[in-house]
Amino acid sequence: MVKRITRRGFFASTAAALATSAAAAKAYAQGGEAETTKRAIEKGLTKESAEIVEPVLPLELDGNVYQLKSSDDLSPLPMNPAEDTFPRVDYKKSYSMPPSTMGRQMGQVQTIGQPSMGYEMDGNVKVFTLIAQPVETEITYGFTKETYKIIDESGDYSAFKYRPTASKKLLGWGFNGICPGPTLEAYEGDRVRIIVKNELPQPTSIHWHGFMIPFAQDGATGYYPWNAAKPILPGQSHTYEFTLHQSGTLMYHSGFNVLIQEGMGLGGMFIVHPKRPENKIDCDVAILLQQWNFFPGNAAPNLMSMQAKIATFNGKTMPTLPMINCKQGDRVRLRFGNLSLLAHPIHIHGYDFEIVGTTGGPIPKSARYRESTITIEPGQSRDVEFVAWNPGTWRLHCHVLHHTVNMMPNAPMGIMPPEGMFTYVNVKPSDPNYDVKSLNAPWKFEGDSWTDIR
Ligand SMILES: [Cu+2]
Repeated sequence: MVKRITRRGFFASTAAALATSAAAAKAYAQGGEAETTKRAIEKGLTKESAEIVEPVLPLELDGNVYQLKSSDDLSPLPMNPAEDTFPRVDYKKSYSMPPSTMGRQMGQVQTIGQPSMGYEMDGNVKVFTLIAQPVETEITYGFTKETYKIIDESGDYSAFKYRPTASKKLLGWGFNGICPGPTLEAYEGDRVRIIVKNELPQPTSIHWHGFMIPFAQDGATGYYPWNAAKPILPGQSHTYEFTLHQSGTLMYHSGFNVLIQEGMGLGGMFIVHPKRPENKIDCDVAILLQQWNFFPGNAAPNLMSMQAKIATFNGKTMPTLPMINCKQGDRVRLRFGNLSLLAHPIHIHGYDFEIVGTTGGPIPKSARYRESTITIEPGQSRDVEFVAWNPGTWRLHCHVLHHTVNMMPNAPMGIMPPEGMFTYVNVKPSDPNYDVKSLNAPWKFEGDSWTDIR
């Protein structure tokens, strides 16, 4: 019964620092205890941490017993082994490598946790390539007892300080080897061409979410005769081309069999910068909000459930998701796009921000307001801006707190460290001697309120 996918996400395997611990955990999970312990040690773990044994769980499903070693070692179980033939992935098929534009940083936006993607020029047209394909990636790498401590050694809770967990693997659908897909970036007025190749086991198409483009380019396909276009059949390609007559934080996602295909992760962000930007942005960050559900130990999303249990920023959670790094004084723009099925109130510590943009572009100045929490409804995007005047490693997270801990089956004594929609905005102090943990504030009031400093 146990099948294994050997093709790992291309970029997951090149994210060197984080991949080391994941590779060790994976090597460890693959059985042959002494051998894997040896390999894990070679990968940089101590013998002690390599020896954490994850429980062996027998799972009974429709009369079949599946022997599970750890979620890192699991094949995706079909939802109903007897009847479900939904072809999530063809184990014998090989998939295209990402196009050469992957990994190129040609704009200003960082999609934390994901590689950037560039374009090629054909005359005055920016040409992007998206290969829709099954993608194996990790939402969260496993912890070992060395790398995770809830409370410091000296604390009263030292008995609970270790939280060894299995990693959470995702066998989803994405683009160019990553899930969600890469962020596309262009300028208002640009002519863009997007070549989409379908390597999925079912037809697909891309809907350009929020774009004011000709009907035939909309990418909502299938079912009815009044749809302007047919979906892209497996193995075929399709080219979209349009001019960008707007700016804003836009998105793209599947336009065929949408609930299933978006549930598998087929989406991404498409940022269109205005011709004349209002401010120079020093730190421009894109965060796509998604949610997933899994049967226990299953890497393929459970598409029949309406209870999304794992929430992610850019397909990842803490501690796998990197934090946002900037310097004191930087102007920071955070762009949130929501392709999940629930609303997410995203909250920042230490700051308030101005809500400056939506999928429809910049908000008129007279309509802007300040908040420290912004709710992004399904299908919406919101841009917020602030000047990073307050040094520290500040939390940035969804305030529906279930979305910041995920399922946490291994949380010891109910102490739940952050996962889910959670990261940090790390604002480095401009004075290198300033200790962010000191009790003295790094600023002086010159007026009566914060308004005067920010
Ligand atoms: Cu949320």
